Amino acid sequence: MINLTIDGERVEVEKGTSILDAAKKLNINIPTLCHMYMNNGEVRNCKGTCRVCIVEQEGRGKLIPSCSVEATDGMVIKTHSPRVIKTRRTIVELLLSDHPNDCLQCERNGQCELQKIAEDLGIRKNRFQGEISEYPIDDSSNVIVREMDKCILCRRCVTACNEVQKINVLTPVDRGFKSVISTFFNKPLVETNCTYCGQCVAVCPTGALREKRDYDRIWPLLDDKTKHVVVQVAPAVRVALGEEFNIEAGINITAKMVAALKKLGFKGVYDTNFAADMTIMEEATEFIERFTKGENLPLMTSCCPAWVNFVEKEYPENTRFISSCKSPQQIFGAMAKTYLPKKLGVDPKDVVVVSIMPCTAKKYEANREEMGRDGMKDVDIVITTREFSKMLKESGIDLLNLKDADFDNPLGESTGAGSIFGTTGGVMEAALRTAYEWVTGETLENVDVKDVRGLKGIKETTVTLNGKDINIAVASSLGNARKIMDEIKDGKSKYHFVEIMACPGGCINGAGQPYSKCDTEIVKKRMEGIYSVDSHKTIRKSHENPMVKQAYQEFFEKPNSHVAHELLHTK
Ligand code: HC1
Ligand code: SF4
Repeated sequence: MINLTIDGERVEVEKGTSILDAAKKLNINIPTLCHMYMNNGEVRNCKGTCRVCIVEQEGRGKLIPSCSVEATDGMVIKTHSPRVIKTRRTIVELLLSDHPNDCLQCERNGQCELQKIAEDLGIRKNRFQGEISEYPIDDSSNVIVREMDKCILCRRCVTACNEVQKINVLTPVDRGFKSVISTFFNKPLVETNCTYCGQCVAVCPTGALREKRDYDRIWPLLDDKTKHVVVQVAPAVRVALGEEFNIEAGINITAKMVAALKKLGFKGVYDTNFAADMTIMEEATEFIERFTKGENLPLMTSCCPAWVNFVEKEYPENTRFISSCKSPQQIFGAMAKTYLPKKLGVDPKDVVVVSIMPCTAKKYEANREEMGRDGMKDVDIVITTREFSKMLKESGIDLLNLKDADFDNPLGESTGAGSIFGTTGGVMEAALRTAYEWVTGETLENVDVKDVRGLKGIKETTVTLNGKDINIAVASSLGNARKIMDEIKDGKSKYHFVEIMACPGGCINGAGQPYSKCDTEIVKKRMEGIYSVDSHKTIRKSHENPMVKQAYQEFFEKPNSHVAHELLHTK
């Protein structure tokens, strides 16, 4: 162990610990703009580029970056000596000298890490003025916007894309003042292998990377009497939205959120969790069919659009393994434009479907060609959890003091199985609860499948159904997905059923959630929140959802029927 002194307090840390992490043990927060951990602490962005975390080492008379220098025995560190503060201010002033001055109009206003550090350091004017970098904005993808004028070269996005997701879309090019984070040959994002997972957006400290803003399009529609505007909310949103309103991560605020959506003027407030139950009906049927015939195994889940995009771009020969089921977002949309109008007696052409998703790639998914019919899209507008919180703030609705409200029906009733879709392992656990009962004809008493829970990147288990072993894998992050796809490519895969989510930890850590820098503690709390939604439900198996049963009786006949195939599957 190593013993050192920081700001007069002694601390003991393991060998290899950085000064920055040693200080954290003493609850001393050294500011930084580039340092971060991702992927459950496995990946670290420690390039020492921003220099904001400098500290003074007594006796050596020099300033050192606390993120990249290891603590050593007997070290005496000062984190806020006059020299440190003066130099830190100069560093931030230099960063600001090549940064647009449009904070008030910036999408990150109030949530920008650079702005916060400048404020914390009391910077009121800048002594440095000179040339300013100017780059064209890349909004080619309609999902993610890149505005490199606002980039501070921290390289967090590069780490997210190349080390966690292993997609290698982003890279630093050129040197000195001309240095910039670029794509391959500086191509627009839409022409790269980008999956729109948005993990680069999730870790960007400034407004340089952000999701396309779509919520402005909702306001006039809510005011249009000829439109029947409905909204669905994804499983992971409800345990993270509170963070935007100073509530602890993981607290489930469904009832307040639904009340707020009704106040905003949506004619129907529905639950993606209901559609997740529908997905299980279709996907469990598909699995049992494929497993019985021994065809196209492993079956791989299809809910995550960044993952589907990844396979299509990088393993096009293996797309047959992906389930043909649409994701819950799209199943909801298809039902809201067919089944729902029939029940409500409205014209499907007047129905507008809005989705609130923890994800950036869902914006891309809704715009895929096959997601709709008769010139109508299944889902018209997708906004992130963050965009939703902005709508609420704009409206002045006092979210936390609203009277609780329930989702509307018939698309609002859900089971515990539908709710756990929001975390890694959830889709698999939900599918197994249903497949078990359908295959064995027995009641599953203990519905918890603990082996597929938790933040480990790849989880494996074997489930025996009617004497047959089913080998299961659950992976989150595209880096881990690649490992599984490479095994399949090499003919070495032993799996029959695989769940993949592109974001580490699943949708709870989606790129549209409140900014958290993928902090493991926050992700864990959101995960606990999701499992608590499940354990508090009286019905915890998708096939027992009464509204799902009704939808099949009234409209879809049975899972994988002709009409189900037309509306709930892709080809
Ligand atoms: Fe997800 Fe899904 S779980 S993909 O993470 O299958 O986005 O929350 O809505 O569609 O249900 C996201 C979350 C979400 C879908 C569901
Ligand atoms: Fe890479 Fe994902 Fe960002 Fe695309 S969205 S650049 S794949 S991290």
